[in-house]
Amino acid sequence: MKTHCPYCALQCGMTVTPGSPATVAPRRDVPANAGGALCQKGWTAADLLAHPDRLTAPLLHGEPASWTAALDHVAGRLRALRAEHGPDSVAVFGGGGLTNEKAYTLGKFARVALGTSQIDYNGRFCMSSAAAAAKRAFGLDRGLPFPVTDLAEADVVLLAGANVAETMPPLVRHLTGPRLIVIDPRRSATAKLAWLHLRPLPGTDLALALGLLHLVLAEGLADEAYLAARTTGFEAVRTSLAAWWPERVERVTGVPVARMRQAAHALGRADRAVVLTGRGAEQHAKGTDTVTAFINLALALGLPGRPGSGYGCLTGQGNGQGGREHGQKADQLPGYRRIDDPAARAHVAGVWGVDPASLPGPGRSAYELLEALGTPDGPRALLLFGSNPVVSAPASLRITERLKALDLLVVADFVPSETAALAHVVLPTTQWAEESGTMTNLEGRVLLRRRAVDPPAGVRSDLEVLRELAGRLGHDFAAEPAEVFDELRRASAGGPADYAGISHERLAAETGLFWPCPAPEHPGTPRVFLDRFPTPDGRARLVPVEHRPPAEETCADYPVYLTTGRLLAHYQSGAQTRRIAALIEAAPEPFVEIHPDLAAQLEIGAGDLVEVTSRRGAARGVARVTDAVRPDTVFMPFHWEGANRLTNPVLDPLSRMPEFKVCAVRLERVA
Ligand SMILES: Nc1nc2c(c(=O)[nH]1)N[C@H]1C(S)=C(S)[C@@H](COP(=O)(O)OP(=O)(O)OC[C@H]3O[C@@H](n4cnc5c(=O)[nH]c(N)nc54)[C@H](O)[C@@H]3O)O[C@H]1N2
Ligand SMILES: Nc1nc2c(c(=O)[nH]1)N[C@H]1C(S)=C(S)[C@@H](COP(=O)(O)OP(=O)(O)OC[C@H]3O[C@@H](n4cnc5c(=O)[nH]c(N)nc54)[C@H](O)[C@@H]3O)O[C@H]1N2
Ligand code: SF4
Ligand SMILES: [Mo]
Repeated sequence: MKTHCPYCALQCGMTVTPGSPATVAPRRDVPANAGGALCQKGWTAADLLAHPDRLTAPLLHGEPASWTAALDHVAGRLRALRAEHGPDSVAVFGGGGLTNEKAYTLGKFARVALGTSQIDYNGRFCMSSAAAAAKRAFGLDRGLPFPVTDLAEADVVLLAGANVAETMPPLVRHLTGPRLIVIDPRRSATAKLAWLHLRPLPGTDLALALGLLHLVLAEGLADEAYLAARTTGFEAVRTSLAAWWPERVERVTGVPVARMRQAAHALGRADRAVVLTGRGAEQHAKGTDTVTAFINLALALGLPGRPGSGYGCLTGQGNGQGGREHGQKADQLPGYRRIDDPAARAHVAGVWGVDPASLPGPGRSAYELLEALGTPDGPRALLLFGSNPVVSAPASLRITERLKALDLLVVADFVPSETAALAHVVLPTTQWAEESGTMTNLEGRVLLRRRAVDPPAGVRSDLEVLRELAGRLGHDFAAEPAEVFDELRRASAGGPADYAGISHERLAAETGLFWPCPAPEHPGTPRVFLDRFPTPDGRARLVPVEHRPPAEETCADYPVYLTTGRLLAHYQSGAQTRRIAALIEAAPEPFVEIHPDLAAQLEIGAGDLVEVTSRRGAARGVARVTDAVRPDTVFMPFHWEGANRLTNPVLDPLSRMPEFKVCAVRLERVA
């Protein structure tokens, strides 16, 4: 059966053949992994289907229970909490791995069945800063506003804080242009492929982007005609750059002026160039402004909306794009509408058959929601679908305490994640290959995942769970994916992310459609900015932004910077991949990358167990001594419980993104 990978936003095409075990093979008809590539995670994805850890019965206070007993219990507790403490006493948390149908239904469930404003999702921890910056600049956030295959046409690609060689290996095949520039404090697998590697101190990309733009302007490489015709705000940006002369930027970032100049020249002289950001540049308390600085650079070079050129964000989760469009975000209604927009409320309330006034307003953002759980003013119950915050949330010890303080924690998952282990009720759900649904990949291409194998006895789909709970709360919800999608189409119609012309049938026939696609005969929109930007005046907006240091700087007690990120073999919180033998073998345990000079200074040897401590907690890992990291910075993957005990939950003022990518720590060898 033709389907797509359960993991990242590239959504590589694969076929799944039932059997014991079921097997996976790459498809060749899907552009994202043209030629039939899959990474190690994709190849082994079917190993989790019949895994011994698979949850197959609901758990009520840790004991197996019937579905009726579990759902009755949950609905009863929700009703009681709402009656006693009001609708906002119940919260919902979703994920960017959920299908569009699930994300849509989760948002509707919160607003209609629960009447709560308290819903958000893990996309806040992912690409929210890039989304906020793209909306501010272009009026629209479609991660890549062009097909991923366009990357092959670019002479220069600038990758700011993305390690695609590990996080989306088949994407590297599209980076065939002569010049790849990578900005990463580490000599990552991707940096090793680069023509030019810039190695800033973590948290200084904003200064670096300002420095690059300063050089582009100083050397007459800006596209003045494009700036005049297609943008506003350039003069204010030009003025704001005066203070960011290259030598100052070198002092702040550690990147030599000569290297910055090489990058600026390559970008400025290329016929076609693309600027891309990943989590390394985005996951900061100034992530939105950092992305804005890179967008300003792209606009000054005249890239967005030109063939083979542009700015894009490399969205991460399987449905990281669709997951941010259909209403599981605190401030949002389906179709990428705003929940505080009266016309949007009226439209969606009409589709849902409710009074617009009954729809709650915007609620708390992901970290703020998790931090409020079980506090006097915060929610007392949480329904969690598709996230494992005990491992993946910043300041995770604090968040784990909040989860433990809840009156009711309900987790829907197919494996016993670290967060499910704390739940009062665990609901066992179907996995990707056992259900159908749509995913919107990093290009904005809507794809159909087809059911390929039968689920084990005892599990239900997330949509069935939500229908059952809604029914017990007096609401009639659809649970058939195609039926839910038809409702989503109507709810999204006329919104920025318009899916009205897309259907499961069309997707099955056409291997994917780009939104916006407003009508059944519409071909979809592979490139969204060719003629104009969806702003009131049709122009993109340059916005002046200022550099500031990381929220936490090193000091005598915490003298080293920590940054965090991903490994090829594991996915996210690791709940899925830490159960797959081949992936455990590839990456068995947490580790800390330490530069040889720092290791020598701290008397740490390769293979020693190291304790890393920040103001929020301590975590352990095995020392890997390598000059791939800077002497002032250590790196830890976040796929195991631990790294996030250390991270700093300070938030970006606009996107509410936490500062996952930089905090101050100290290291000690564990005797
Ligand atoms: N194997 C694998 N693939 C994945 C995932 C996974 O968990 N595992 N997750 C998916 C998801 S949800 C996402 S969001 C994407 C993320 O994909 P990426 O953004 O590529 O992943 P990260 O490893 O988080 O960060 C990328 C790089 O940022 C660098 N970095 C750290 N601090 C800074 C900084 O201050 N500035 C700059 N410029 N760089 C910095 C790190 O050294 C790292 O190499 O991957 C997706 N694909
Ligand atoms: N330190 C640090 N922390 C980070 C990051 C970082 O770079 N550094 N990156 C952040 C980013 S970008 C992200 S996206 C988050 C991700 O972190 P999480 O939000 O924890 O995401 P996952 O690990 O994918 O969690 C998914 C959970 O849901 C389950 N699941 C998967 N699909 C489904 C489904 O369809 N239905 C249901 N019910 N369950 C499902 C899985 O089994 C797993 O237990 O982590 C963030 N945390
Ligand atoms: S690159 Fe992403 S979508 Fe492709 S096989 Fe690997 S995890 Fe799956
Ligand atoms: Mo992500």
